[in-house]
Amino acid sequence: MVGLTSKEVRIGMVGYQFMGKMHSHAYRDIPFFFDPKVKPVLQAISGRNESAVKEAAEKMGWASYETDWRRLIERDDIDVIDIVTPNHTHAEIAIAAAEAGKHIITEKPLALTVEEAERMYEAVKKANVTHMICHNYRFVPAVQYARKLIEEGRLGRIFHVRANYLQDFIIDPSFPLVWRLKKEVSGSGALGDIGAHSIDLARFLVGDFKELVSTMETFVKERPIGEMSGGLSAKAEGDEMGEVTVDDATCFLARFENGALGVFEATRFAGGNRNKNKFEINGEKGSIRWDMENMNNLEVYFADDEPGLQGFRLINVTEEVHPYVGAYWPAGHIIGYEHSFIHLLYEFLNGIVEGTSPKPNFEDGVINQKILAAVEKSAETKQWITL
Ligand code: SOE
Repeated sequence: MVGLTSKEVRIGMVGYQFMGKMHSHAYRDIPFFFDPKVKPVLQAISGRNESAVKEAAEKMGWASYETDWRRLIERDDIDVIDIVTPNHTHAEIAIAAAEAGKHIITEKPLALTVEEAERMYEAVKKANVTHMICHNYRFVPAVQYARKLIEEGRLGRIFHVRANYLQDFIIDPSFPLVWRLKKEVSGSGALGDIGAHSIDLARFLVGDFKELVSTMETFVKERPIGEMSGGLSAKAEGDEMGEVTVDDATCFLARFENGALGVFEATRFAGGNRNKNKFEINGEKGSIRWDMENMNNLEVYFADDEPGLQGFRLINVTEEVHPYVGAYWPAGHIIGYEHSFIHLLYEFLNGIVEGTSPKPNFEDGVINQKILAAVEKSAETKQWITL
């Protein structure tokens, strides 16, 4: 429903697993901490398994449920479609939702291919609805603060960005062939699942990519068939094996339009790293380091600090002056992963009222998808690819 007149916006969410819980929790907490221009109403969720979707709706506080997402889109008591399903479903759902005039928020990556992503972007532009993609790490206060420092010129000209997104949940070869390991469902592996976040952060903090060269590897090529909907702790169901059709690890070098150089690594085979999403940026006047596993901290170095006191200093990004932080607790009282989703969805709700699509939106999703495609093409051709 384009052109909102009510003080409430009614959400219809497709899916209800890990990210479904995360989004449900965020919608519930937004009005508690912030003052959004419109209040989210948890109107309905959809999922194919009736008993499971009913239980999820009751547990997470949704007013109703559907067993077919198409029904959710048909309902005229729903203003927003929130897509938290595996990647191969994003395009069909988002395009149908846009055609029905719903505002749309979708999990990342936007789609399986650039072609799908472009069709999604065309559909939301044509329908003139608000759209966003869930690159939540942009909304961690320390990351927002890093961007502020860079925008203010505190690092000066940027020379380097090095970003690693390291996980280890599939090192065990008996970990099953879940949907994240099948190209036709996920698009790519570590690259699109976690590398896409690093790409988004680099675009947010450093700027546009110019060219890149990459290499990719699949260390375990066959795995036992398991629960397809299985998450990060899925179990195999028997002895039958299936082929892993995505990358386990991807590394690439990049040049940015502003002349900076980037080194990127996305892997699910970095033992001991559960969810280590980190970056370091070096500029002529200073450097910044951030690591999701200590997400309230930012390390900063300024070249003009007095001799003897030079070096990285640790900032606790929990002060009222820091982005979003004033809505929570007194200084020193930290926040967590889920808060990044609260901030992102808060911006999305305000965008609906303002008639804007806050960044990152589907346009950013298309750009990200083009970078993912270029990384794959470069690994295949062993050539630099210009974006
Ligand atoms: C699994 O790798 C996952 O949940 C990703 O899908 C998310 O995007 C990432 O933020 C955390 O890890």
